Amino acid sequence: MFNFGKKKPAPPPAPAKKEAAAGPQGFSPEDLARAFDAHQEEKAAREAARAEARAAYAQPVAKSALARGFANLFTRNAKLDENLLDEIETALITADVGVAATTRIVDDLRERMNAREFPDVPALVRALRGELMALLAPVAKPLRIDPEAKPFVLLTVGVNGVGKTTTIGKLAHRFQNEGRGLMLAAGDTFRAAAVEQLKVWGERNGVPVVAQGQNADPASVAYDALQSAKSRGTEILICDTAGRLHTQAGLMSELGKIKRVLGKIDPRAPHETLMVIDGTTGQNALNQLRQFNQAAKVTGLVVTKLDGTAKGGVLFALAREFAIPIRFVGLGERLEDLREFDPEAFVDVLLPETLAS
Ligand SMILES: Nc1nc2c(ncn2[C@@H]2O[C@H](COP(=O)(O)OP(=O)(O)OP(=O)(O)O)[C@@H](O)[C@H]2O)c(=O)[nH]1
Ligand SMILES: [Mg+2]
Repeated sequence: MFNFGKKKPAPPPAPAKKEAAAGPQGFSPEDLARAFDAHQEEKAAREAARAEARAAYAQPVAKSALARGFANLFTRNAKLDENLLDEIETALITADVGVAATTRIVDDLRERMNAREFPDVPALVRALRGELMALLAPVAKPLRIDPEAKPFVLLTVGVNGVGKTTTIGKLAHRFQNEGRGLMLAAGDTFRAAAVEQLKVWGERNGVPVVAQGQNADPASVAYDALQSAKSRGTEILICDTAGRLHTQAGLMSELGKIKRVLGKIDPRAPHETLMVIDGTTGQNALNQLRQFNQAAKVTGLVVTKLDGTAKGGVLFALAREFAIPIRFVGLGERLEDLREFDPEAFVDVLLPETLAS
């Protein structure tokens, strides 16, 4: 033991006693009890978070075509046969899951059914839930703000009216709640109203907005904003861009220019290129993402308007085809309706485990 001075009291005898009581790995019963309590607390916190997420997803997702299709299928007395597989296939295809993802799911279920793996329909439902989860698992990667990046630059892109600017407002609200310093760049210089929309929002919420007015070069706005955010030591910069059709080659290459210009100040910027996709779009979302990814290397997705007439299946099609992380989903118009994407909560609402039992 370290004994620095004679005046210090002698070390208490307790540790020796504790060691004597320790188990073979050196853990005392008290250590084990504490570890058990911590584990229980963690588990309870995880379960509470899951229940909270499920509640947020419940109302919007339950009315999607996919959830209703599954409910129709499994609440009547379905039989475990080829006909049931056909009906599952139809439910998936008509809800925008897409041919590739649907084929994978149904072929897998057929193989397992033929191998007599399912004693009853609830067993098949459990397997189907597993298939749905497996498709989404690779894209369940929440956005992490790299603390080394000062600022962490988020560039939002997407076609017209999908919800880019409102998503920026919701993200800003989320980051502010986390106590992070923010700045916005009004990179949609196409419409005068767009610059105003962001400026008004910024003023109301005490977030600085860098703008240059209508028809300014969006790359120049982004450059100015990044310089300003850097000199102020701002933590996060979010750049808005004008909506553009994925088929407009000139406008698509403008996105590449914005990225290159940002990269001149910080070679890693933008740290996240977030494409916003309207969840009601259907299979055309795949074409959109293909083109935007080619022009601007998309690193994350936000799927909005899942509370509207979205069929719910497009997330599976996107996940299967691109494996690009789905960071957030839009479940309504309120600020708190932008939720981190939670595949478990999503699948729990689409196809509850208890549906067929
Ligand atoms: N119901 C619902 N509406 C949403 C959601 N996200 C966005 N919206 C609405 O979609 C509309 C368009 O939103 P904007 O944010 O202006 O879309 P944008 O992509 O910036 O549009 P442009 O700049 O014109 O390309 C607004 O009326 C939003 O309130 C959502 O998750 N749910
Ligand atoms: Mg906008």
